[in-house]
Parts: sequence; structure tokens; C-alpha cells
Amino acid sequence: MEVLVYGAGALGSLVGGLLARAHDVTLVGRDPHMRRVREEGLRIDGRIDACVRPRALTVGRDLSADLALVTTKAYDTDAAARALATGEYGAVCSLQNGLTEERLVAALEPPVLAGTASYGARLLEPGRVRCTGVGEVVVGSLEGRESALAERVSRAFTDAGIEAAAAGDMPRRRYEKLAVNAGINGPSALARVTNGETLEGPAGGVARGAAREVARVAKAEGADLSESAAVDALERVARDTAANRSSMCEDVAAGRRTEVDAIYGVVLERAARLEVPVPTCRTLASVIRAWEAGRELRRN
Ligand code: KPL
Repeated sequence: MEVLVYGAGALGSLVGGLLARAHDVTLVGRDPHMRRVREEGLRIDGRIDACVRPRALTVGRDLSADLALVTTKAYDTDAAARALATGEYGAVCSLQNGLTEERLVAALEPPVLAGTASYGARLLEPGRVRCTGVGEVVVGSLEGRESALAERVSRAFTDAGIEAAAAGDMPRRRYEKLAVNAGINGPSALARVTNGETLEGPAGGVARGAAREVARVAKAEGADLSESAAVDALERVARDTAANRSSMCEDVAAGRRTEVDAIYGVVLERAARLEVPVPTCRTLASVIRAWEAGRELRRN
């Protein structure tokens, strides 16, 4: 299968590299990472060892593939969609944080699938990605229907040795992932602690509170996610990735823009529309946005 992986950050590089063991993969990312992959291949180490040679590009326009995976930061979704709209794809599947799929649907003709990936990944240097946790990829239709296309996409992952499944309950899973991100990312970034430590002490109360609020929004929107299921998912992911730092914690440590809008912004928007109080998510959003504004990483 021809697979385009749009966004060669840590997760995109890992998933693209693993897929390249069985498929014809093109990675789209930035130099110097892409240059090194072109010249020397992509080294995967940590929990999985591999060296693969995917195609590595810095411009993702006018391409075609059976499957386009979108793995950019959530705030780059519109730019990714504009580039993908110039090409031809059998299907598009997001493995991003936040509820980005609606934006892809609005901009693209091919069918868009929702996906989650629970692999841990860290870019060590150009051309080298570490697998810090082996997880699974789950894909499915946005509406929560059984989907033959999702089955085919999930088989493409399993053919490359990635544990994967097609699921008919993506609306619930997307909110579950959002609850996990809301619980871990903000508190871990503000306290500068690992995912495991996020559950301890006062940060743990904030983390669980944020996850519960996302479950209330999910319920109000008709997705079947209880507060206890959201907290269970948060605790499971924090335990399974205990030694890792969340992407937001890494972003703050590196002085980079975060995914605050894609994670907390989307919760606040939907909560306002559905009249659900979300004070913990609102506070986390305000503090992280203030941090970004203070570093001129955002204007509002
Ligand atoms: O998705 C993640 C992130 O870091 O953005 C979690 C689930 C928190 C894993 O680290």
C-alpha cells in the first residue's frame, strides 16, 4: 500500500517508520530531519529496533497515496488539509491530538477516518526516533459506524506489525482520548512532571477533574463516556506511559507553542454551546494561554 504520513514529528516518524517495514511510505516533515532520513534512513530504537528508508519530503503538495495519515500538531491541521487537497488519496486518517477530523472533512474530498495511537515516541535527533511505549492504533468512522474502509486501514497497520483495530465507537474513543489529554497534558506541563507523576498530589486532583469535565461534555453531546470511564482511561494511560513526558510538557520545556486550543479550547467551545460547566479546563486553558502570550507564541 502507498502511505503518506503528513507530519514527521515524533509520533509521525515512529508510525511512518514502522509502516515502512511493509508499505511504500512517504514522510512529509521539516529539515534537517527529512534531509537526514533521505541521506541515511530513519533509525528507530528503544522498545523497537529498525532502520528503514521511507521517502522523505519537505513539501507535501500534489502527491497521491492509498492512505494519508495526518500526524501534524493540531494547530497545523488547516495547513495540512490545504496541502492534501492538492493531491489524491483513497482515505485520510488523523492520528492527532484534539478533535481535528471535522476540519479535515470540511477541506477534503476523500473519506476521513478518526484514529488514535497510543505509542510513545520521542525524536532524539534528525533521522532518529525512540519508541518509548508500544501501544495500538485504533481507526474508525467519525459517525461511529462499522466501516469496511477502517477495516482495510487497520489491516495495513497490522501487516506492518503494529497492533491495530477498527472500531465502531470512535465518537466515544475520541472523547476518551480528549479526556486523557486534558487530564495529563496541562497539569504535567504546568507542574513539569512525567505522565505518571501527574496523578500524584494536587496535580492528580486537577487531572482527574479535567477528565471528568470532558466526560460531561461528551455525555451532553451524546457520546457514551462516563466520568468514571474517563478517569479510568486517564489513570491507565498515565500508568502505561509513566516515565514519559507529555507532548505539552515537552513543548513548554522547549519554549514552543502548545496544543492548548486543540485540547482545552475545543472543550471550552463545546461546553459553552452545551451549557456544561468546565472550570478546571477553563483555568488550565487560561494559564497555558497566558504562558504562550508571555512568550509571544500567540496573540489572543
Ligand atoms: O497524547 C499524549 C500527549 O503527550 O500528547 C499522552 C496521551 C498524554 C501521552 O503522553
